[in-house]
Amino acid sequence: MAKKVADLLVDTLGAHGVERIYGVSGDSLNGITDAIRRQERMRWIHVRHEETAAFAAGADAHLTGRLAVCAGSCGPGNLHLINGLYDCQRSRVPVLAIAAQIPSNEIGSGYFQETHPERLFAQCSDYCELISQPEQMPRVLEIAIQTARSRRGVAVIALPGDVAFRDAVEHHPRPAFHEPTPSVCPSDEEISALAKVLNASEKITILGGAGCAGAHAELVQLAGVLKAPIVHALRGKEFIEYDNPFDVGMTGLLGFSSGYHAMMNCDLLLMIGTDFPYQQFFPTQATIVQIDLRGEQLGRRTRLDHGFVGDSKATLRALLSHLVQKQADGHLKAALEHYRKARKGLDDLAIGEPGRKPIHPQYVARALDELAAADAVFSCDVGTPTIWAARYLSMNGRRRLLGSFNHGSMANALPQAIGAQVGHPRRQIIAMCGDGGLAMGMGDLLSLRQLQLPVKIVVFRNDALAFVELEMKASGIVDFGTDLNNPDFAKMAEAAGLLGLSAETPEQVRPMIMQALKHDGPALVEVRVSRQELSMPPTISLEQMTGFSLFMLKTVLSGRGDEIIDLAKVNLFR
Ligand SMILES: Cc1cc2nc3c(=O)[nH]c(=O)nc-3n(C[C@H](O)[C@H](O)[C@H](O)COP(=O)(O)OP(=O)(O)OC[C@H]3O[C@@H](n4cnc5c(N)ncnc54)[C@H](O)[C@@H]3O)c2cc1C
Ligand SMILES: Cc1ncc(C[n+]2csc(CCOP(=O)(O)OP(=O)(O)O)c2C)c(N)n1
Repeated sequence: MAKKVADLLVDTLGAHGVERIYGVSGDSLNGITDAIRRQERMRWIHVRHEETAAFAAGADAHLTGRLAVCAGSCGPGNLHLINGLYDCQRSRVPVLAIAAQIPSNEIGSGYFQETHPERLFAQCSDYCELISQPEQMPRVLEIAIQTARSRRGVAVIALPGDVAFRDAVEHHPRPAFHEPTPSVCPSDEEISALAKVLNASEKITILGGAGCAGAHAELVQLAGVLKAPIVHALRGKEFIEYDNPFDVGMTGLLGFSSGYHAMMNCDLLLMIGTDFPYQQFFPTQATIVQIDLRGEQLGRRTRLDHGFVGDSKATLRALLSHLVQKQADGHLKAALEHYRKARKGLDDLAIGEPGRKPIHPQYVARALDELAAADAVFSCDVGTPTIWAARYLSMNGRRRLLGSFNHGSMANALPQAIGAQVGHPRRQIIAMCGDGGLAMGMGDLLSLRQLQLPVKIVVFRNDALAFVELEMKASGIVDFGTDLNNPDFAKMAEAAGLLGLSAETPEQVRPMIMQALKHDGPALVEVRVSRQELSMPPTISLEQMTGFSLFMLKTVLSGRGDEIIDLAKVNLFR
């Protein structure tokens, strides 16, 4: 049989190391799914919703660092990919989406299911092109692959179903080179200038993010030389927090007061590989220096005094020999002591007394942290599970943490767990789901049995869109539209072929999590947690509000209601 465009597509992906495509089949994808059926190397990972396919591909790419692929059929099929693709693009993971298109001779006629993927996906991709004739293959596909890899983002090819079935003109993939791994470093002059600024500054705080992946040793060494506390942004947690004597926690809405203060009280803030988005949490008086691989990121979130383009590892390596060891450690010690107290305050909230309801979600997260494997992969839903993951999961350099941290989409944890488990069949994968988040993407509970994925799901059941309730309270709005009239999730899980458990008292939490983790197959533990866990101070006096932005008062969600007032006081009276 002559080679078809679809065969060449599958061969080309295979030549680039792709082993699987996540998706939902459909008429316009028939050429591709049939090509997959006829060969051995590529797997079709059949999920129940295309958004799941995109999130799963994103998680797969995040964990492996390699290109992952998802596909949707024409019109509504690929439209369903879009939210997951936004997430991939904003998390900067290399993902290729195949958007099947209606028959090529019908494009422009308003045909059944017609959309224009080149326009729809333009905003959430770095490359998005229609393949309208066989001669474009495999070149356009290879450009898409190269773009997704080198820009670390999404590339989309739109392929009409009939074109996929046409005879291929070229017959082989063309790539014959290894993926380049350049080392990007500021110039010698820039390194000297950076060293000069750092050598001349006291009270330095480092804010590190996901761009510090792979540079742990250099980062810790740098902090030791500068006597600088290290604050991390959430996406940097998995790469920075562990084995780090300079760690003082996270800042921001869900952060620790110690992270907040370390940034606000420094003379120089050194940002490395971070795009921490909240302007209000940056110091206004300090000198600010930023190192980022992408020049366009410099000065994006805060005004900047010095900006450098470089890979964090290469840059720190070049920089370290130019630095003078600092002796004064007052700033570091104060930040570490603050962190110790903040950590203890949060740890004290993670308690579960036998027989005492309701169950605190912090206790559940802490139990998960203690019981999970040393190389577990966690995913957490947007909503309060993100708070519990950020505050109570400890990373160790082997564990990984997935979330929809930049895009902020609900219902991410289950699909990301699916991608993580497909890519790592023997690893323990744990999804921390909200009851709203799980219900939003519930169809793909069925994929766990169908794909035989032993994912463990922990549902933080609070019968509410609790995070939104918190936001409403913080803004002085009465809660509305946030009630969830939930089913028995454990029974639903059982019906879907999972082990289903339901914890109603604190003493059931640990044994049930253990049972689920040991279970040889997918399992769901629903835990009835308290609905209102983070309190805002009931009243805030005028005096406390003076000079302290209303935004801050409303948004620093502290573990205890009184701490927000502490923050206000410290900022007012220091
Ligand atoms: C409900 C909710 C609440 C949240 N609250 C908080 C909060 O309180 N605090 C918080 O921190 N986050 C919070 N987040 C997450 C937040 O929105 C951002 O996702 C996060 O702060 C970004 O982390 P990051 O800077 O590490 O990662 P990114 O935003 O991904 O930035 C990474 C940066 O590193 C650069 N980079 C990549 N590779 C390299 C390299 N090799 N060398 C140098 N640079 C590189 C990139 O160009 C990019 O600029 C919350 C999210 C949700 C959903
Ligand atoms: C797709 C999407 N819809 C709505 C929102 C707004 N939102 C953010 S968190 C949240 C509530 C999440 O509820 P749940 O999953 O039950 O977690 P909880 O906060 O209750 O623990 C909502 C509705 C969003 N971020 N994404």
